[in-house]
Amino acid sequence: AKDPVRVLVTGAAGQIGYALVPMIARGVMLGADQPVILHLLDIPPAAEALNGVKMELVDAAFPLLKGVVATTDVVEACTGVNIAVLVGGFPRKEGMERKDVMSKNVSIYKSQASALEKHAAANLKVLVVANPANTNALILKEFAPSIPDKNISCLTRLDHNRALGQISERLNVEVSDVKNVIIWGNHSSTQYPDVNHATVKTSAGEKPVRELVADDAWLNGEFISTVQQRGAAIIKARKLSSALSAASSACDHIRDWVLGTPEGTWVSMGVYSDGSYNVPAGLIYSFPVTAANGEWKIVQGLPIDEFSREKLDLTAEELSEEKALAYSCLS
Ligand code: NAX
Repeated sequence: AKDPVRVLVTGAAGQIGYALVPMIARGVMLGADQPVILHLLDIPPAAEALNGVKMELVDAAFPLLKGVVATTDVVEACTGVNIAVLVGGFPRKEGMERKDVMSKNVSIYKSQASALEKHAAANLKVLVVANPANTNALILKEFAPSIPDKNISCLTRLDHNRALGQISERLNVEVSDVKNVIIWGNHSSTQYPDVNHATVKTSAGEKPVRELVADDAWLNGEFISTVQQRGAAIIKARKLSSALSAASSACDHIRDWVLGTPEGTWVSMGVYSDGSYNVPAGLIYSFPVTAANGEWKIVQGLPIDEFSREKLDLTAEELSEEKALAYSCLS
């Protein structure tokens, strides 16, 4: 039998945490033959609720779940973890300045960076979910210099999956037959959902999404804005932000990273830019990636048309501004 993998979930008493931990315990993230030990972290005001989540995990009697560490102590939570899914953060409340929210998150991610750097397992892989996800991941990277760049990422897979879902609904095809959409940039409304290389599996082989949809106005307009604004649409409908889809996408992100992407398929991940596609190096930016043997690689050489170029640059500009704002909070 395999040794258990230790998975940390921060913000585990929150909504995404509540949807995510049972998925991990059922093997959705790491496979049906991979035992796990869950490390759950939240802050003291949520300690009692966190303990309730732990009780439910025990009650569910998950065969793969070999232990639960539920704590409000960052060091205890980070000790020995192989995978960290960072969902905890400070949400933007009505009337709050962007700078105030940034400042709270910068201090959270700075302190978690140190704890992970000192106490996590050597092969740690990090996924930041909490917003501003890209910039939180960047702060974590900067303050955990011994964790390799390649091991720190942020979640844009939910946006990627939303784009697949929109194409599937529009064409009335199975979502599993649609692939290779791309989310470029920030997990925010400036993200660019790109279908220029996306295809659909049909009985006559793989066909480009552009050809099948045959409506560039929709693809360049409503499709993009629907994906960009989907988070807000969920909040409007549920009076709560996306949780089950975020949790499921976080599992997809880690699963593909650890176990590899299928041949001929790429996914979107927020990763440290090396300057590919003329995206400024030193930002955490969402790119198309493939993964094998636990390492992701940016898909190279895709042609970028003028329409796309503008959108890639716009979302990069926003990330540069966020980075500057985050740094201004440090002083
Ligand atoms: P909730 O407010 O339900 O849960 C957040 C939890 O984090 C709370 O239990 C809180 O006590 C805890 N927390 C706060 N500070 C902490 C700290 N320093 N250490 C550990 N825990 C801490 O929010 P939820 O709906 O679960 O969303 C969590 C985060 O995900 C938010 O930042 C949200 O904006 C972000 N999202 C990111 C998405 C993405 O695709 N990247 C999509 C979904 C979601 O909006």
